[in-house]
Amino acid sequence: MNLEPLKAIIGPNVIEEDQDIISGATSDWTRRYQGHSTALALPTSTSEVAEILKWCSSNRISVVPQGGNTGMVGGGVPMHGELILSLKKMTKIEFAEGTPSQLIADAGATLSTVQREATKNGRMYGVDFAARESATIGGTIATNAGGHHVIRYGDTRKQLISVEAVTAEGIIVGDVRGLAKDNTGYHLPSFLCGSEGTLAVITRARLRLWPQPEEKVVVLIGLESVEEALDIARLFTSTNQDTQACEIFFRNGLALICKRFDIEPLWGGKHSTYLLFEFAGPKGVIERLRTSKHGQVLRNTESVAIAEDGTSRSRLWRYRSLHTEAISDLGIPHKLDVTIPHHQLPYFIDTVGSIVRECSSDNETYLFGHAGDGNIHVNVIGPDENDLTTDKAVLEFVSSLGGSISAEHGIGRAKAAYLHLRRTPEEVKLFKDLKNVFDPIGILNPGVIFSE
Ligand code: 2HG
Ligand code: ZN
Repeated sequence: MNLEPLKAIIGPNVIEEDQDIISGATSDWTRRYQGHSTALALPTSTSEVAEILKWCSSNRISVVPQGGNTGMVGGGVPMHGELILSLKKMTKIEFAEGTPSQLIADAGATLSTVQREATKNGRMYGVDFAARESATIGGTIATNAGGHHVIRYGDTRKQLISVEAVTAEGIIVGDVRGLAKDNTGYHLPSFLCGSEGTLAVITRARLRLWPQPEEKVVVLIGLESVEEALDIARLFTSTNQDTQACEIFFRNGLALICKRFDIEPLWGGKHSTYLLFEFAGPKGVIERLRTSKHGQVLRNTESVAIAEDGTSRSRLWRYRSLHTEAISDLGIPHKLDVTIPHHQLPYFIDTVGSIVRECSSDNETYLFGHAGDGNIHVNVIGPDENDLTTDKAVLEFVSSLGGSISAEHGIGRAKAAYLHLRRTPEEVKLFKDLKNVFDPIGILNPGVIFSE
């Protein structure tokens, strides 16, 4: 890849060719996909992104757009030496005049800086998950990231008012103007949100903010059966207006975390199933909880931990949030992020481990996730990175139950071969036609969403 002509257009400082720096961008969080590249572009403005893509299109150079590199499906990995286009240097955040309920963020701003800016202005951003310090807004839009608060605020798509992006040919489209109602034709943010860098490169977005809750309470419950846990989850998510997170995990994941991080196990680790709730709202969250039928459920449950102050809340959250790190310490996990219809969840949770073991008796399954959404993170340790037997078996099982093979992490490379389990041939053709319109030469993220 001779980038000298591109450097002559945008200046030499935008292109990084130092392998020590590039090597940090050639694999994603899971380490399952190891790519390579000779160059990393670090533009500082939308017009630079446009110049780069215009040149890449004219010269048929494939491009992998990248944000914080916290992806889990290989969606930002340059497997064939593509040019890496990192948005990391575009980090500006501003409040639109007269609209404190909206902010405009550059694609490279991290989720945590957006959350902090919102908080400083008495608002909150509705998306949150453990990788908040590194994940970028552009990446969360490209994957339609979910996280802990989807039950109340919806996924990233629901936070998007408008986006600015650059198509593969270097054409700047969209804007960050915001109007309460704007039905002028097709909705560009909807096309681009979840498009995983295959249609255009997102450069800026205007995001919706929510009123900041006055109080937060975290409750952790230890239980003996999945059915019981899901009944409680359903009751709280459907009838308690303060519920903003409803998470689930199990004995083996908890034991792993306690060992790895030297944390005291909860209730001696005796329960099989754990539910973590976060309640947030106007003052009086704990009183509302205690005096309602939900309080009755808590009183009737043997093992309940309640955390009201920030430190105790984070302490309880650790048991859920540290799963990813603890599992990753065991080896390179196969990550199967799926959604299961609620009525099938107990069967799925009880059965998936044996399906995984049928593929190889050495396989170990760890389940955790967002119970309120039916979103389970199936993490499998054991199979070789390239051995897809387990992935196929689990995803086919998910599909047979009417579930989705990708809940919130995207299709990436990891699930491209299984798109047909959720989408009809007609839908896949329509998707490909759409990609052709945005990216006629096919330079943007080849091999992502659609198999090579
Ligand atoms: C979470 O919910 C993230 O913690 C990561 O989506 C899930 O590590 C995973 O599989
Ligand atoms: Zn998740």
